[in-house]
Amino acid sequence: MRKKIVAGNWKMNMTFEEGQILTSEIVNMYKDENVNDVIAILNPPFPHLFPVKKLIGDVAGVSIGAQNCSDKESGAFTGEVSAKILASFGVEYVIIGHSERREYFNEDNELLATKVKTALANGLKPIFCCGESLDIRTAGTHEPNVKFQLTQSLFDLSPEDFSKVIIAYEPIWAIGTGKTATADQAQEMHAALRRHIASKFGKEIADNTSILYGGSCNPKNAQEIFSKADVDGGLIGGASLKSRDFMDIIKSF
Ligand code: 3PY
Repeated sequence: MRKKIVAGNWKMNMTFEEGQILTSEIVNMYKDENVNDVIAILNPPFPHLFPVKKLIGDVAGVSIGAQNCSDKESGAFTGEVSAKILASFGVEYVIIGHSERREYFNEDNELLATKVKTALANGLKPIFCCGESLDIRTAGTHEPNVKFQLTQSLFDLSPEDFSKVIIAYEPIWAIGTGKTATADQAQEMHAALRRHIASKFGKEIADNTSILYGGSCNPKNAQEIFSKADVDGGLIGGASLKSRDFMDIIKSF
């Protein structure tokens, strides 16, 4: 049985105090509203990770992830944060390959493959993002394009390592634009990715891989998107910054 997951990507938002309030509200609602069959992952900016982890305490089902990690193990790389450092603070997940990192920081499939390997070698579970631009969607080549991203960055992994990866399909044209893929468009891509994973790692691993949808997912559209057979949850941007919205998305299964 694959896991249902809702991960909040705070991006570069939230002061220390705002992050503390948001986390406390989410943790309290999560405890009170009986949703522990859905894993909630909070992915705040780096400085929040430790205080957010402390606030989560031992509440089962709520976890923390980083938004990025270095491809390097350690050393003289000013401003970078390694997977090893993150793991030593009790971080469990790391988002790798968000389209904003691909676009603004020139992260390509090859670099992302190294980041995924480094994360796994240090015990972090990657939330690997993939997705197509509007041009590619309009040209109708979105399926091979997104499959290629997986092939290039993940298909060198051993089956054991691949089993620890979560996939997040985020069409770039739906990020921060208010446009969402329809539930059918999400299902079509998720099913194609699952078949692609099965062709490399076998049906059992593919069936156990959680594939999240991301891109302007909100409390209004989550229920329809999450009702699709191959959608196992969401990677949530703006709506993860409001505790009630984030919880309503978690309760949308
Ligand atoms: C969005 O929903 O806009 C995201 O980018 C989530 O990662």
